[in-house]
Amino acid sequence: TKFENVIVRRPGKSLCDGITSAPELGQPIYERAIEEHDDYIEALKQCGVAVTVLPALEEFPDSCFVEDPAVITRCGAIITNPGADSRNGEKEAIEPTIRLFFDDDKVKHIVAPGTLDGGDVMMVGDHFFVGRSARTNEEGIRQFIEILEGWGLSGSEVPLEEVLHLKTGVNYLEDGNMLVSGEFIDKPDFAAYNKVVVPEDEAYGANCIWVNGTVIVPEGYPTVLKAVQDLGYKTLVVDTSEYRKVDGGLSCLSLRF
Ligand code: CIR
Repeated sequence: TKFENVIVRRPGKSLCDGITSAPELGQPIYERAIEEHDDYIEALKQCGVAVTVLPALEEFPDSCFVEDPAVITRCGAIITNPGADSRNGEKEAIEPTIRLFFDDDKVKHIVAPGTLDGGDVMMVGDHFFVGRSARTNEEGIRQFIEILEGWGLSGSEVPLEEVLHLKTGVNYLEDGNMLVSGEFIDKPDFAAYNKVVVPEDEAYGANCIWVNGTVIVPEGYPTVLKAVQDLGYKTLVVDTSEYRKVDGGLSCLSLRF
């Protein structure tokens, strides 16, 4: 895998109204979120990708999490049908940008009653693991796998019990290496990979992203950082603490392809 492009969207002031499971962390501070986003874009550029920066959409508080309304594969793009009502309209907002990169016959859609969030999709080569979650339902997964198979790719369902999205708790670093936390540590689906177990007190750190040989790690997760470095990866550290307040992490903030 080699990524050439990344799409991000600036957070809006409405980020403070984003959906959260952790209100005790407080609301994101907009000015700080912007600084963190600047650092994130800089880190991505250091990984040798061209970064397309979309403008903030105040009407969608969670729209900086561009990973959810689209999934991009090496064969084509899938516009999803996000499972949270307040986020569903993000699919129309992202589609024109996706079409700049893909011909019409390479853009597919997940449609109602199917729902799917891109955060539930983990790419491992030509196979895609799909979390069945509060956001992604059985019909969404069925449609998604049908589209993949039409392109000669494959997919399989992974039921989730605890976390929001699949990639909240498990992330593939390429080269057979997988960061796993919590409910994913013992899942048979991932038995064939070199699993690096993330301790419970650093669970948020499981959401790292591999970009062309470099792994971007969130700031403040020393055990995860060391484990990734011990695997031989070059690392970059980016603070995502404002996004964490609304359940967002490194992977959610970009589409990489
Ligand atoms: C949400 O609940 O949809 C946002 N507050 C966080 C989305 C995080 N995205 C992701 O894990 N892919």
